[in-house]
Amino acid sequence: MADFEGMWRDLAPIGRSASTGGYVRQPWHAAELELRAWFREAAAARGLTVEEDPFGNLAAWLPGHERGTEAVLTGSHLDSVLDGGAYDGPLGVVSAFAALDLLRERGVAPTRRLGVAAFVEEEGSRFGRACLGSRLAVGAATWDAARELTDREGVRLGDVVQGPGDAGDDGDGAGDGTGSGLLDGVATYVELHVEQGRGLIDLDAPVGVHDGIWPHGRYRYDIAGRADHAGTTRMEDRADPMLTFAMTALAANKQARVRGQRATFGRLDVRPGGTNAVPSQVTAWLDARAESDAELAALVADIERQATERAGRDGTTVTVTAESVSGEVAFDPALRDRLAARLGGVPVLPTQAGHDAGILQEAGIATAMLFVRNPSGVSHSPYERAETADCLAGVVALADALTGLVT
Ligand code: HGY
Ligand code: MN
Ligand code: MN
Repeated sequence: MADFEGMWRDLAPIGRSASTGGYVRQPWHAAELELRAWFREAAAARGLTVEEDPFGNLAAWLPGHERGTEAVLTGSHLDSVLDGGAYDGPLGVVSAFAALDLLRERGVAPTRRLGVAAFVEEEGSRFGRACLGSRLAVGAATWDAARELTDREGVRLGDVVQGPGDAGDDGDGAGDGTGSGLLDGVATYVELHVEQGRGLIDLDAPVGVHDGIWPHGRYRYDIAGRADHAGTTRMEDRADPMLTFAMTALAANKQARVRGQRATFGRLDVRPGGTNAVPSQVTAWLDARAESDAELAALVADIERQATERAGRDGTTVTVTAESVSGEVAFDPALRDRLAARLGGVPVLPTQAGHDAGILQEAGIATAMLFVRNPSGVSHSPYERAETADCLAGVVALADALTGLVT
């Protein structure tokens, strides 16, 4: 069996926090650069040719088939959320290399171009946009807009990664929303991922197939008030944006619960941040997800309405900006059915997590997702887990799926 465990051991220390056991692998910071170097070494060791597009997305191709011919791609991402788990992302990349090894061991000779991808900034943990690399790769985001995104230290994306140059300058249109060319010829994408919930625990199955992704989005709440003294200012004289935020967080939780959807405030920025002052400004980011586009729109609208009503009482103002919104994704039904049947009728479930696979599917590439049981049911956290036996079952499932796609 391919050396899945050896690869996994190599990656385990990279970006690991000694205090929490979680991972910080933000794009173009040291840990992620080390992972990118590992990707190139893993590809070279297998005789694969690596291509990197101007946005930092990587693809490693088996030799023997021309660029631009019909291709099958597998892979995932190497970056993590802040203090995330080991598996979200890297499991799909390591499993992809291991599955290619298994195809070789089985003597499978692909009749199509076959490659392994690692998309950059999938989590949006640094520049704030989910699936930024794959959006740029397919032309669902433009470089002209993306290059101006800044991280928490104010560093521009355009100063971190070269990009295609000014729109039109390079002649391939990569700057103006037509994609990077990395995916030219890719007709099929299969992403393997650790499960980020409890579906396979409940069904007692090691591997499943996702049939779709819930609509989801990120919405920035800029709540402005008036800085003032924490001691001398009477409570009734304040314009405190923290109160507006606090009520909004509770409203988001209640609205999501009542509707059976999801809403989270996981990031908060308080200015100026003094213990003895009423803040002047609170910026908070809402992550909202729902089972349909209409449900998501209704959920987000109700939270904003309650925030605005509360702001009226607090003497504050609220401005809501949608930073990245992804509509409902249905993965290619024929591919889904073909894979589920080939894998012996594994469970088929939707996911509430976003993935590059959704971006590729929306760009017209027939896409499927396999997922591997997570015994903790926890993700985006140091508690994320997968048993080695289940990971190996995932590799075999991916190899079986790819065999059916390239022969
Ligand atoms: O945020 C998400 O849903 C994904 O895990 N990137
Ligand atoms: Mn994730
Ligand atoms: Mn992921």
